[in-house]
Order: sequence, then structure tokens, then C-alpha cells
Amino acid sequence: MLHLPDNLRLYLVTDDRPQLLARTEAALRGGVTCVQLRMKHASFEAFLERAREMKQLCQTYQVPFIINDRAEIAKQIKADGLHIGQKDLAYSAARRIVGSHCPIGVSVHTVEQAIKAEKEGAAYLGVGSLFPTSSKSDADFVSLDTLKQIKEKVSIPIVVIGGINEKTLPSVMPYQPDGVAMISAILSSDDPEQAARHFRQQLDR
Ligand code: TZP
Ligand code: MG
Repeated sequence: MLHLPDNLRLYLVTDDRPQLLARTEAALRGGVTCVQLRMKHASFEAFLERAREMKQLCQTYQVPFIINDRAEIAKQIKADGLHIGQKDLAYSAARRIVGSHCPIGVSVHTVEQAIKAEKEGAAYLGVGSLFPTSSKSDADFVSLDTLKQIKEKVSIPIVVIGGINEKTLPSVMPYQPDGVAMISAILSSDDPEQAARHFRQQLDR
């Protein structure tokens, strides 16, 4: 089984744009290390169908596949992880649904939320949005100073997210995140494979 916390380095979050499977496969060829399916407005059936396709694709590349929000779907397809936010179901409720083995990542915006998530058993934290993003309309913002404080207070891996791209990446690297999550910088690129390869090279340095 793929151990999710070891594979957070270049974390692709996907939406439900056209040609998603082809774009995700290109990103996998370029070297993304895990993939999360995030479809905020899909029906259960549409999400489940897409999740099955995406899981198979990720398996081909031996990359962990994570479900956003929908714990029942994570359980049903035996996803490699579930990711929940502060406005989703509670950690304890998610854990009851997915069982004891599925790693759960939690989005946090404050030091208090980070400490609580670690105590509850989160496998990793998503910290953001660090920069303006057009991919999430209701994004809560997190300062680089809060990121630094969270790093000091918790020991589980930290994945940064929100507006991370070629321009902003250099300003988060000094904080030594365990992973960097992106939607648009990879998926909206003319060449998602090359974009992913480029970010992987920067992160592997
Ligand atoms: N959570 C906080 S910001 C964000 C999510 C899902 C969107 C990140 O997308 P992008 O395009 O990488 O800014
Ligand atoms: Mg969520």
C-alpha cells in the first residue's frame, strides 16, 4: 500500500474541468507525487464515477489517490486518503466512516486548528490559502508567519496550498513545507506534464 505521508511533495488537487483525466495523466508523467479529487458541486454518482477512473489512473503511476470531503466515496473506492476542511464533517465522523487505516488530511488556517487536528490523528495538514487564488472563492487566508508558527507547533507533515505558482513558490520554500499543493499552476498550464516536471525539479533540489 502506498504510504501517503511519504508522497506529499508535489500534491496535485484536481477540479472537474474538461479533459481532466488527460491533464491529470500528463501531470503524473511529469512527476506529481499524489492526486486529490475535489469536485465541490458534483452529485454522489458523478463523483463516484470520476473517483473510480482517477483511482485507476493513479494506481498505474503508483501514486496515492485522495478524496476531498466525501468520506463515503473514499471508503467505497478504498482511496489512499481522505482530505477534509474546517467546514466539512468533523475528523471523528470522517474516521468512523473510512475506518482506522485510511489517512486523513485536514485543512487548517490557525495554530489552534493545527494543534487540534494533530491531536485528533490527522496524517498531514493543508495550510492555506497562502496567496490569492482564483480556484477557491471562499478561501480563508493564512499568513507566512502563521505557517511558521504552525510548523513550530506540530510535527506532522505540512502541505502548503493556495496561489502557489512559479512566482510565489520561492517565498514558501524557506519554510520547508513537506509538500506543495497546486491546482491551476499545473492543470491550467498549456503543458501540465512540463509544468509538473518543472515544479518537481525545484522541489527535489
Ligand atoms: N484550498 C485552499 S486554496 C485552494 C484550496 C483547494 C485552491 C488552490 O488552487 P490554486 O489554483 O493552486 O491556487
Ligand atoms: Mg473541503
